[in-house]
Amino acid sequence: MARRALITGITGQDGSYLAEHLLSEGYEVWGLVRGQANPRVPRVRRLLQDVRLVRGDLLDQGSLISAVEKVQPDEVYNLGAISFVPMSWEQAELTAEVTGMGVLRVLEAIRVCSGITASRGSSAGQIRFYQASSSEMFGQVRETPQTERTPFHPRSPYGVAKAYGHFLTQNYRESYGMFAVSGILFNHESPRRGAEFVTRKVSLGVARIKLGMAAELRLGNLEARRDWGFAGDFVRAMHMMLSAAGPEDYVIGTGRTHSVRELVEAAFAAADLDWERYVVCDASLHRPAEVDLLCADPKKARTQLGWEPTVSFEELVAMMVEADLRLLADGGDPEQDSSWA
Ligand code: NDP
Ligand code: GDR
Repeated sequence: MARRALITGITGQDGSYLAEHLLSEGYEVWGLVRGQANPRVPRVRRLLQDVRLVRGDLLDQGSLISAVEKVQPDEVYNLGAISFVPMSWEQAELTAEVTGMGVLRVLEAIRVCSGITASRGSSAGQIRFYQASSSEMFGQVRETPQTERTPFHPRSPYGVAKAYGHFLTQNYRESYGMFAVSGILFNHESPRRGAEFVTRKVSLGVARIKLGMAAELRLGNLEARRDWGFAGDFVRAMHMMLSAAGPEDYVIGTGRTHSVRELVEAAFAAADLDWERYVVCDASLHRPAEVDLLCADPKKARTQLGWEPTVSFEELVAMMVEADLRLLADGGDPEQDSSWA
């Protein structure tokens, strides 16, 4: 029998890559979708014909219990979240509910459906759970590079909500013996990245300028540094964590850090453009509290899981710019995200 996986956040960037990866590994893949006419469902259907969909919402405990009961998964990947950091200041309570409390609701659905009522010593035979934790939990970093043992100091309501989900996952592992793990993933990008995130905003901006569709690109803080990798590499790590002998948390990143300014330079250069002629710094895009520097130490994942990233920063930037040049030249609409087709 094929192993069965349930993915929340199937309509997002990571959901699509993870579903493709698990399908290629012979899994039966189910995706949780919310809303009665979710506009992103058609693109999931187009890209991932073999994925089955089940209705549910991270805000609705009963719907998650029903989904787990219906699917009877071997593995649950909780990727659903409000994931855009600036939105978490505008809708802090909603972010806490979806990104934070949503983790509790998924864990409870698994616990209830598995009939776990008291502390158990063994996690054998149980549904395995993956939580999408984030390097945003490190926030104002205490050390560089960041490891599984680096203390958290989140700088946004999003980071705080992720820290709650992270500790709760650890707690359910310790309280109930559940196979529940967190991947502390650093930024990972792709041509399927949402247009609101800086890498895609830049690759789309470069493509628009190159094709004469825009004259400038407005950005916020150019000095922030991130450890950017390719989403396709990072979803492999999620699967490796749930395939490991025991439940453990891992930092996943490339170990290299670049500033937004370096990202901009590389992206404009990939289209033979001089970024200084087009980029406008807009103070209104600065955040109330910034995460200045993130850089992963992925040694544990490398030595224990055998995980390695395969796409460099330069290759990633070139891949995204080329994809957006093709998308826009073909008349595609990034809001409809034809780059998924
Ligand atoms: P996206 O923003 O692309 O996707 C988020 C997903 O969450 C969407 O499928 C969205 O569905 C779903 N979602 C939102 N609200 C709800 C809800 N109430 N109930 C159910 N589903 C909901 O994120 P990514 O794919 O980039 O990231 C996946 C996960 O990994 C997220 O949890 C993110 O916080 C985390 N993460 C991401 C990193 C990155 O660099 N990409 C790094 C570290 C962590 P809908 O279409 O219905 O809105
Ligand atoms: P981040 O990603 O906040 O790290 O969260 P984002 O791409 O939004 O920002 C990265 C850095 O770029 C700076 N920046 C801008 N950002 C955006 N979005 N738009 C701009 O115009 C702009 N100008 C400068 C930001 O200030 C920031 O420093 C992502 C999300 O995927 C989270 O869900 C995930 O947990 C973390 O990565 C790891």
